[in-house]
Amino acid sequence: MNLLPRPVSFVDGGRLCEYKGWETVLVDGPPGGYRLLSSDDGVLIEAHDAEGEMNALQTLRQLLGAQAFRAAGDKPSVIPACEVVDYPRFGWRGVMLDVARHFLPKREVLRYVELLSVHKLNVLHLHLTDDQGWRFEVKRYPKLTEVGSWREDSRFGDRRSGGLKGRPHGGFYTQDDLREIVAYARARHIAVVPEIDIPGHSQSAIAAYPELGVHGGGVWTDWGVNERVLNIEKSTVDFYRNVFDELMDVFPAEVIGLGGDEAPGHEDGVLVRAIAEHVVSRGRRPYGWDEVLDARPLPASTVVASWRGVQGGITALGDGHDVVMCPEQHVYLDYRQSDSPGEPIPVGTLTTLEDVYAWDPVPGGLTGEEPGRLLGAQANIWTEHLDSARRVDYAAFPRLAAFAEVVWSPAEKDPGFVRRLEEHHLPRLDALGVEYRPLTGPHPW
Ligand code: TNX
Repeated sequence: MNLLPRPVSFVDGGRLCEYKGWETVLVDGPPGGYRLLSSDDGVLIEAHDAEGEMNALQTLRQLLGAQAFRAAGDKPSVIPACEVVDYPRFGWRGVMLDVARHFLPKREVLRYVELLSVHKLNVLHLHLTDDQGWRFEVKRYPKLTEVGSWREDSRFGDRRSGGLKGRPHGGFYTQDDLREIVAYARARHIAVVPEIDIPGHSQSAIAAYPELGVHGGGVWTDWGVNERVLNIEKSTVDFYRNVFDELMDVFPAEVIGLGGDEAPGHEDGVLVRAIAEHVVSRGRRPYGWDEVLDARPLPASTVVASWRGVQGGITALGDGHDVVMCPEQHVYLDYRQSDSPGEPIPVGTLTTLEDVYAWDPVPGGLTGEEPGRLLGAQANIWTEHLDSARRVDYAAFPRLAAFAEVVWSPAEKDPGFVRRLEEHHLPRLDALGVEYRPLTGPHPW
């Protein structure tokens, strides 16, 4: 019997017991950890906290077989006799979903929350705004969604990109939708970290309120780094303070994302610093892509996401910031999974399942004595070329399962990983209806 993510220790009793349900007791131990004992007497879970119980229940589901991942069907009747001792390597085991480039309807976000939970991941970072769409209802500025949430695809004519030239695309979440997502995630011990991206990637806001921008322009229909950035004016800062106030009313997360990436002309960091300080004034912690280091001095509590490799993260740790590692070379799940011409869209560098699994979130060269803490890592799913939940599934899985194991398990790699995935985990994904990329090669998209 093998599990995924891999537990710290697993002792197989070599026989099956009748499954009669479980009971939980709380015991001391590392956060998120648990011990699960299954025998003829039943299943005993010794959880270290409520998150640990959740993790144990996911393992229990794994032990009960792929059938246990179906929404309905025969109740599992047997379970292996075993002892599992398990706890996570990192506290931040995240996924960023870009719901701005292509809108993902609420029901699909909820499905992703459930998929994160199945993989013992505990942070969902929602990239809510970008040049190509504004997805967060702001009551004070209704045009952000009235104008900013729709566009016509112009460059997106390639059939394989899923686009049709001129096709309208859009959507947004109401504040009630987002509160529902937060509650659904909280029930699974998943924190939802929202991001409003400033001062670049803001053309959907500028389309709605042109006075915010250096140049005007409609919601962007191209991809890449956009020169149309926010104006450095007091009125812009006031506008975004109000937007972030509504954001923080909806999202209780300790950490609040303000983007900060790819903003030509904003190297002085004035806007980033102003909004970071505002976030801190509300008792939260700002979270930005590694370009925010250009805005130093930043509030000490700022968390830095290291995406342009790991150097930004190493620098931030040295500065005393907490860091989440997400280097594009290793954990960008929009990047292509093979060099086959049959892959849906050959973006980025080649990032195979094995590449993701081989990655260690702790870069060489760290002494462990840095003043900042390495909180963990996240996989980023950018959706320029993923215009439906089906395509997001294809990009995310099974690489996200490999990532989940990387952030959960001890650093030593398991040479049997792919076999374990194939034998035990893909049947679970099948049962869940996840349209993952087959190990044998791409779908004929
Ligand atoms: C870089 S990562 C970006 C995104 C793109 C992504 C494409 C980051 C902070 N910025 O705007 O979607 O590359 O892979």
